[in-house]
Amino acid sequence: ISLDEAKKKAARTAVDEWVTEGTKILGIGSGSTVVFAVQRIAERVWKDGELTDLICVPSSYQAQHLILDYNLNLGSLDRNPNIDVAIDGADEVDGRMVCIKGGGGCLLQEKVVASCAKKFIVVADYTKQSTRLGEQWCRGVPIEVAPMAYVPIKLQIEAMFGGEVSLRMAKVKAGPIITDNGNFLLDWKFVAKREYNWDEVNRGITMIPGVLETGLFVNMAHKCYFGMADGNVKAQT
Ligand code: DER
Repeated sequence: ISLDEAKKKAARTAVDEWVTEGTKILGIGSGSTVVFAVQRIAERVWKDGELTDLICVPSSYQAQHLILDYNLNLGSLDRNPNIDVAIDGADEVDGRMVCIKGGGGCLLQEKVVASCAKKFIVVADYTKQSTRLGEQWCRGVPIEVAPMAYVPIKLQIEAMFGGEVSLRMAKVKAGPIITDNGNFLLDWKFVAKREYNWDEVNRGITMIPGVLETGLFVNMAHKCYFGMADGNVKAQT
């Protein structure tokens, strides 16, 4: 089946397992896979007449527009900080469910929303499931930084953890990408053969002055759903 079909199967399986009548506040991630999750939720709200008082909290402008486009109830952390379930995609997931996220540049709000959820559920196609990070995803770990600090942060990360850090440049806008929060994005291409303790790396990078957030989601995912090439959905817990 196509990658989109695989994404769709993973997303619909996760929604049907984790979004129930009891789910009041749902965190909505960013990227292409989560679109299928929102479509399934909208189907159950508008076609099946279920989930009537569900409130959706976005993790980006893209997620906000998705919620509005499907006429779902838009919430925010100001009003709904206690999220029942958050559903989001990932760029890569390793054998311990450490995720690299931020390929779409929304990692900061995604990590905040995921951290507010009782259960953080990841949905992805089979190209995201690896034994170790870097096996399939080759764009490195995204890091959101204050624009004025990106060079010292780059130098510090390379000195502490090796590899190479680059500023993410926009394609249809001159200059660097600016995130939904007005910051720069760095992509850290780590040393694939090196054995990293991702929890330590995440903490070490986050401590560097000017770093807002990393795309390393360590000990956050509760369950991951991978749409496989043969049409099945594989769950990892
Ligand atoms: O940028 C992000 O964190 C997205 O969630 C990304 O990791 C997954 O995007 P995709 O569903 O389009 O592959």
